Amino acid sequence: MGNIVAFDLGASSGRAMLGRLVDGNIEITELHRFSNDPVQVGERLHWDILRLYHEIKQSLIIAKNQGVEVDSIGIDSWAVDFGFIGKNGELVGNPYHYRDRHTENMMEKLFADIPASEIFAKTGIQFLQFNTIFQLYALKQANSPWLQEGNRFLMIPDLLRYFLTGDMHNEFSNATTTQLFNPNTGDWDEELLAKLGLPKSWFGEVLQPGSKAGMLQASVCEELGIPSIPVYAVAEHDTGSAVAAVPATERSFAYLSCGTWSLMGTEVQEPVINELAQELNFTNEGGAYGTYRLLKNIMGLWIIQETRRVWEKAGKAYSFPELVKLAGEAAPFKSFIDPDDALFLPPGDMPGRIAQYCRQTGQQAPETDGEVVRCIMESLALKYRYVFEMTERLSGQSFSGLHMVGGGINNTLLCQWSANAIGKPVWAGPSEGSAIGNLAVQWIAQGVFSDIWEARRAIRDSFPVTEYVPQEQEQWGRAYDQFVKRTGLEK
Ligand code: LFR
Repeated sequence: MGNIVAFDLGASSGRAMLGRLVDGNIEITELHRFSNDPVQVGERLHWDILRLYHEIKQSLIIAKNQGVEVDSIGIDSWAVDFGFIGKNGELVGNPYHYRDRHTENMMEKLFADIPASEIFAKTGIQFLQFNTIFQLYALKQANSPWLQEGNRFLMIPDLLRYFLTGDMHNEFSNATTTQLFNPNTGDWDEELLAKLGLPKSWFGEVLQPGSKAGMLQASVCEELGIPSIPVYAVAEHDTGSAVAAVPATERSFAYLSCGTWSLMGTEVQEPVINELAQELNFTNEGGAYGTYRLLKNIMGLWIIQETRRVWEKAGKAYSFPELVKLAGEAAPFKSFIDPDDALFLPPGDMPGRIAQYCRQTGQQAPETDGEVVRCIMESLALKYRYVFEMTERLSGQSFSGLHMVGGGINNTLLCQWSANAIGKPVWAGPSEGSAIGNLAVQWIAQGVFSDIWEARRAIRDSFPVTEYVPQEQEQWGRAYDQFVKRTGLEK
């Protein structure tokens, strides 16, 4: 198939990537890149959903103006967020962003009604305060009018697909992240929905990645001056797309999807839902072609991105590479944070919060800007080791190294430190993981690749992978002991 477009909506930007196969090699070109800034209105943090829909349409116009005839499109974005469609077919309200504070304390509140163990046994999903289940519960607590006016529940890519096609579907990979989907029955969990007082009729039949989800509707074609084209349901959870693009050669492999979040784990054919998985707070997110991701969220580059934003506001404008350079020049292993402390989840003053964390844990707070960034990057690499070992323990496997995909691999120092921390090689590439996985599923759906493994082989042949060999093992081993002690993770 000639020209495929993947829309990948990430936290730092949204992108329209054009994918082509040239002599069996995948070639990608960026058609359009646009900002994806959340919008704070009063107390609430929102998606700028109509702006994103506009940018998607702009991308199709850009393709047309370049003489590119697009054969199909797919959309992926981060998980858990959603909007409601009312009886008149229109969007009710402006979807909230998962970093909004309205879900604070909602986990504990809901557990008083439905025990955590029951939710985990039914869904196999890790507990994160922003999961859809807690967002919906927060809306209930706030008596949100959306719950009166809503008639259908759609996740963000479902919503954008609906705007484009006029058809409403709930895509599988994203549906699993709601923590309302039961992988054992392959459907929304009616008991959980009933306990939450959510009508089953809001939640549609679940569509597998690789299914055709509709055609561009006539009004859109007319507006853009293009013929109708198929819209595919891909692994619309961006992490699902990123893991589909891991260029692994072995069936059992460990990955780290490295971007705003760091998602680390392994791919499994069946969800692993047991006490240990719940205790370690691992998740079983649905992926493409019958796969599940047994993984754990790690806060990721978000803490650096926010640090950069805060410094920029204060008149200190650093580029990302400049920050990494400063970190490289700072003294090593001075202080450690647990990147997954709830302190670091909402937007805000990360350097201030790091100082607060260090004071509370009896450590000296980083002083220079370089020390701040170094503290974040070292702590991330050390947390990777912690979760890598958990993944091995939970899956009963030993991995020969770690595949890293996503924009975070452009931070070569972090890749090297990750290898140093886990004591095994890191294979980094490709950096456009989500977009490539999105394209791959469309190609598989069209019969261009026979399955995900053939697609992975093509990805391996088409994009460079850099190997990082572990260094400074003694120092990193000692640092790890310090890290688990300081952060209280040893317990
Ligand atoms: C990564 C990601 C994670 C999910 C988080 C919030 O972009 O999709 O997988 O836990 O964002 O949706």
